[in-house]
Amino acid sequence: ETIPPIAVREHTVDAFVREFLRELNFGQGVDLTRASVNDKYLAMARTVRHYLMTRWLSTLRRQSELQAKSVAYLSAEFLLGRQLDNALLAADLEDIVTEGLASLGIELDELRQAEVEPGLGNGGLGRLAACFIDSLATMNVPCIGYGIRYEYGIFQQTFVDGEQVEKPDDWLRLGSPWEFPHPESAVTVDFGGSVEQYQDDDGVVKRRWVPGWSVLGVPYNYMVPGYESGRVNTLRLWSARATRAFDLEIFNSGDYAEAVRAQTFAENISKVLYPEDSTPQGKELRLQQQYFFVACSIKDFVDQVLPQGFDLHKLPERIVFQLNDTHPVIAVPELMRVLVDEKGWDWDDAWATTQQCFAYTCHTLLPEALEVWPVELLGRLLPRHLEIIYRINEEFLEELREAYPDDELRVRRMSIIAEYPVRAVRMAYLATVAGSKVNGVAALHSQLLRDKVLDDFAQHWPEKFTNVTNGVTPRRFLKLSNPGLSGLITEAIGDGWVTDLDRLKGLEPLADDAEFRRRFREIKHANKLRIADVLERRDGIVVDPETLFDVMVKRLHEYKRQTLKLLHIVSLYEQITTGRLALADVTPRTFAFGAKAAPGYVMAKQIIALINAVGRTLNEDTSLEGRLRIAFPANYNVTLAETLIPAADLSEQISLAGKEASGTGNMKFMLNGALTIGTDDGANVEIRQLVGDENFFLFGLDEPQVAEIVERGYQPSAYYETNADLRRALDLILSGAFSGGDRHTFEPVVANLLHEDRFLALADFQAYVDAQAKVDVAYADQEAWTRSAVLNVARGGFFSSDRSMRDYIDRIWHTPPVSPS
Ligand code: DL6
Repeated sequence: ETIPPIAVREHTVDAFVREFLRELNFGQGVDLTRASVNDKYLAMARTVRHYLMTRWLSTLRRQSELQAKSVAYLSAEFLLGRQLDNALLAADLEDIVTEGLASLGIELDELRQAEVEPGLGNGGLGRLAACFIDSLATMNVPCIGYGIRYEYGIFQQTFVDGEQVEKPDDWLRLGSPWEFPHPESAVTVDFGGSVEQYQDDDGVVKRRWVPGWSVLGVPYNYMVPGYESGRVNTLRLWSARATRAFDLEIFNSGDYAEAVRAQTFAENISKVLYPEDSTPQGKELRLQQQYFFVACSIKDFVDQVLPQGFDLHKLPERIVFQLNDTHPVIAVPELMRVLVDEKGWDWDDAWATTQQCFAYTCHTLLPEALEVWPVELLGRLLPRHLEIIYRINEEFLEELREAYPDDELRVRRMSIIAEYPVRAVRMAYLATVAGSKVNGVAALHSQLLRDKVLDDFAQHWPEKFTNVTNGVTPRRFLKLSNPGLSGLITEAIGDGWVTDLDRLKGLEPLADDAEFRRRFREIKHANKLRIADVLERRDGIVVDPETLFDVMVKRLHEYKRQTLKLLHIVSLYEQITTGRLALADVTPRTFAFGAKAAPGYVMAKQIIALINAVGRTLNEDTSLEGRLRIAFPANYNVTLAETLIPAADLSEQISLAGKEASGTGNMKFMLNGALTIGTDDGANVEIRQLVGDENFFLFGLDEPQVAEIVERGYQPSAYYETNADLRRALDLILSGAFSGGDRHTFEPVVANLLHEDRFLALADFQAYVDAQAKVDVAYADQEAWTRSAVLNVARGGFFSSDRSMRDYIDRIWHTPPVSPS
């Protein structure tokens, strides 16, 4: 039995205060009068985690007793967001802490602001992983998240003269109270070297890896507390260390840089998150990161988590490794290497077990986002793994040749090894061959995976392919982020919705209740006031809470089509300034953007500069009387999302059909009562089906139409020539109106649209403008608009990540819930 501190057992304000002061004095080494905000934040965070500790320990104890099957969620990214509020919620402490701190003259909110969010992910994929582990803990399903403890997370975005400038995200600088380092449990990970042949004791010729160099992986554990479940699962992130800190002899000779070279080299592996989103670059360090964390994780699971002497043939009964996209796929040959080379298993036996242990989620449809690793690089860094991949491929191709004796073309198409433009390993193919299941992340996405991206594989193994539509955690993205609305919902239908989001259906009749709608509107308005205050303090941006909040927040990528929204804004501006549109006829709107561009993605950065330039011009133009304003706060992150999304009226989900795998922002907006303007893409399709056409602004080409236009040969300039509004908008940008008269500044953006427009923004322009006109009409009738907004919330229950988890459990993992004590 663990005996918690008295204060924790009592669960009272006084007890909390005692525990907090003890942490401040004895943990932080300061007394209250001299404590900085950071001291108080750290002491409070540590105090709060005490309240979860007993649950964590008992979850771990119970797990080692029962040896129940667990999910190991392997993900290079976990975009956690701030931890404090989630921990307070799980420990049911908010009231106690608020009151306790107030009795000491401290405002909880001030300490909240001191927390730096761990930005250990790029966007949707990493945030999804964070939602999933929250749901599993809440649903009492054993799960261990495995990833990388990047010393620097996703870069901090700043704007200098409207252009994105990246700053390192030094999130650990002021301390990190949520993590538990375990240097004593470090594991060794090897790289490089060569493969040698040898004879084992029975004279059998075998092959083994003779590595060239090694690093240590130090685990850092994080609590993943469930909501009202009593369970606290573990997230284990790995940090790289050198096997030897420095060379004393060289140090003593005075060459300090050389003395620590090995250390710097090793620690670089977990130094920084790659700020790429869907276009991985062939970076050696990235492959090192990928192998580093999966090798640590497999070793950890096999040697530490499993009991000593565990029969690894039973591994599939104890674990399923879920591959979050292709980033962790090198785990497949790693497990094979462990079983065959280290444990001495026969190949077929090892392969049969490995195949049962993995499942793969694909998160993209963009061909350039499907990772491939040049054989030259893989062979240099992981020579034995390359051999293993070759053998997996050889046997797979043999199987194919038997199945399709007269179709060598098909066999070559399906090879794990690509021959052109360089010999390379197709990680998505390796994952598909090895995984027991392959899933896409929305119905349309899974269908396109089956029909297009992995069509040969789906024909070969139809039963392998399945869909699990993404979801978001209602704890963070409704209960915590929108206290006004969640209070109203609870008042109306009770609080069961927090763990059973389908209950939101109970709100449907209230869409017709005028008083309920009035209160719903009042909450939206209060949320607008809240974000207005945040934007003013955080960014010096002034917004008008009386306007329609039209919000597009996501990574900057051409396929997501921020330019389409911008062209609409520029067109409105052009029509107003030339007198073709009366100001009185314009619905006052705040166009909010939030978007980071990958640092090497030149076009995305130019689009950011253009949005800022148009924003500056509109916001300074007094003739608009503030009716059209652009708000583009820098450094959009989870924390900002939590205040911005609840304030939105209109959610922009306008990617080219067939390009967005799912989207999860779209779900967060819906659940917070925004209406969507969107294409038939990703999870928008399911959102529209659930909410109904009349409560969704659909526009644009659908995926088959896109395919047909592209097949025929898309000519963007034709739209420029035939659509006068579009032409005028593009001409206005070209004229230098937003660049101090300089005609060259944004010429590349316009030229790209006119001559290439890979994502058909011009083709969808008119449809988008027409849909926006419908938005104006709908918004003018506030009662009808609110009715639709309420229905969006009421019909959004499907998008809980709890439901996604149920689907994974039923279709892929087969990991039943287990009581944590
Ligand atoms: O599945 C989570 C998220 C989807 O919602 C987005 O639609 C999709 O773009 C994103 N995919 C990636 C691709 N990364 N890789 N590889 O981030 O996943």
